[in-house]
Amino acid sequence: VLELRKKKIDIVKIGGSIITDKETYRSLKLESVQKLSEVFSKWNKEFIIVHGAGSYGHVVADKFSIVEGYKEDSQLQGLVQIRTDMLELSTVIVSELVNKGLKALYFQTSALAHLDSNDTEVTLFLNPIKKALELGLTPILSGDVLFKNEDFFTIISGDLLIDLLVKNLDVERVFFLTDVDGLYTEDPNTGESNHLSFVSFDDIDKQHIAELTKEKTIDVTGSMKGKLEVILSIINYVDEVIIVNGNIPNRIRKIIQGKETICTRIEGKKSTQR
Ligand code: IP8
Repeated sequence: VLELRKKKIDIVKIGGSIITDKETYRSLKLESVQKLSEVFSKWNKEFIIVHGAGSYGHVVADKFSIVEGYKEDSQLQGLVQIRTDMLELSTVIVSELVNKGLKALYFQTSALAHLDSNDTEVTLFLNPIKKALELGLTPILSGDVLFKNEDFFTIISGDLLIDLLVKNLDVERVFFLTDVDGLYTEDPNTGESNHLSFVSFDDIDKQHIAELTKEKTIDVTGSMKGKLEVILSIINYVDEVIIVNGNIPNRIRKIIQGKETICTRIEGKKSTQR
C-alpha cells in the first residue's frame, strides 16, 4: 500500500512576509498561520512545506553578519539566537498544522544540510524526508543556518533549499506564497505594470520581469532577485511553478481544487516533456 505513495509531490514555500511582520523582530502573524494551516490541511497529495524566516531570522542574521561566515566569537550568540527563534517559529507552524489535522513533521534544515569542500555543493540528507513522504506525512522545513567547510557557517534561504529538493525528488508543482499576486511585466514606455497569469517555459528567460514584490526590508538571502534566479533553475525540474498571494488563502484553496484564480503559473520543463 505504501508503495503507492511513491509519487510526485508538491512543495510549498511560505514567504517570511506572510507569516511574520518583517519590520519587527520576532513578530508573528498568527492569524495568517492559522488560515494557511486550514488550507494546507485540505491538500490533496503528498507535499513538503518550506517556510521563510521573516523577522525570526533576517534581523539577527544581518546584525551578526552570519551570511559572511565566521569572523569572531561574538557571532555565535547570533547563530544560537537564530536557531532558537527559528525553532520557535517552526513550532508554531507545525502545531497549527497539527491542530487542523495535518500530519506535519518538523525537520531541522541545518541538521540535514551542509555546504561542502569548495563551498559550492550543498549536501542534503534526504532519506528521512523521503520516508516521511512515503508514510503520507508532511515534512516542514525552513531557511536556516547552514554549516560549511570554509568559514564555518552561512545562511541557506528556503528558496535555495527548494532548488535542492526539486533536483532530488519527483516534484510536480512548486508554490511560492508571496505578498504580491505574481509576476508583472513593465511596459518600458508607460511604466505601467501588467500582471502575468501564465508564462511558458520558452518565455521565462525573455520576460522582462519588473518586480515580484514591493518588499523593501532587509533580507540577507537576496530577497526577490534571488528568488527569480532560483525559479529560473527550479522550472527545469518540475511541471509547474505557481506564484500566488499568500495573504489571500482562498486563492491557494482554489488552485488545489483545480479552479481559476489570480496567480502566475510558470510552465516547467517536465510538463513540456510529458
Ligand atoms: O526567509 C532565511 O530563509 P528565507 C533563513 O527563506 C534565515 O530567505 C535564518 C535568515
